[in-house]
Amino acid sequence: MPVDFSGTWNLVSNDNFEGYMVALGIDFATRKVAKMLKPQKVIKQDGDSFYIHTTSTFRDYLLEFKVGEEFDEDTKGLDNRKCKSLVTWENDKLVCVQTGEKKNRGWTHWLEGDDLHLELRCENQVCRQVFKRA
Ligand code: YOG
Repeated sequence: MPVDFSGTWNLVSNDNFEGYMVALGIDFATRKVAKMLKPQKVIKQDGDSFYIHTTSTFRDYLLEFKVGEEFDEDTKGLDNRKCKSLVTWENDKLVCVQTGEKKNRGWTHWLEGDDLHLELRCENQVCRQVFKRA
């Protein structure tokens, strides 16, 4: 059975989100608000087609892609940059490389027990998030 990330997931931990936001150039006032948030992710997966909607009381962000197909990503409402993004499978991990102005930018999703993990990378910063099923 291939891995299936589908579901509604609530953030339960968020390690070094501050460092990740600083690396993205998010201003102090926005970081202050953002770090209080407990975002939810709604993931719909149909084979290699993904819909990932990250929502919060402050901003929300929708990403739709197919694994193996590069797409133009506009991080509107986040750091408002444009990048070329490509998501691939590395075994059961979903790995995204976001090529653009910021070096070493990307993220990785995987399942561990009942938890959804997300590592967010930018420059020399790594943010580790864990989500539980709602
Ligand atoms: O996830 O891209 O699941 O897109 C990253 C926030 C905070 C806004 C969230 C809103 C980066 C202000 C999306 C938080 C900080 C701070 C809820 C991560 C930027 C701005 C939307 C992401 C992938 C993988 C799918």
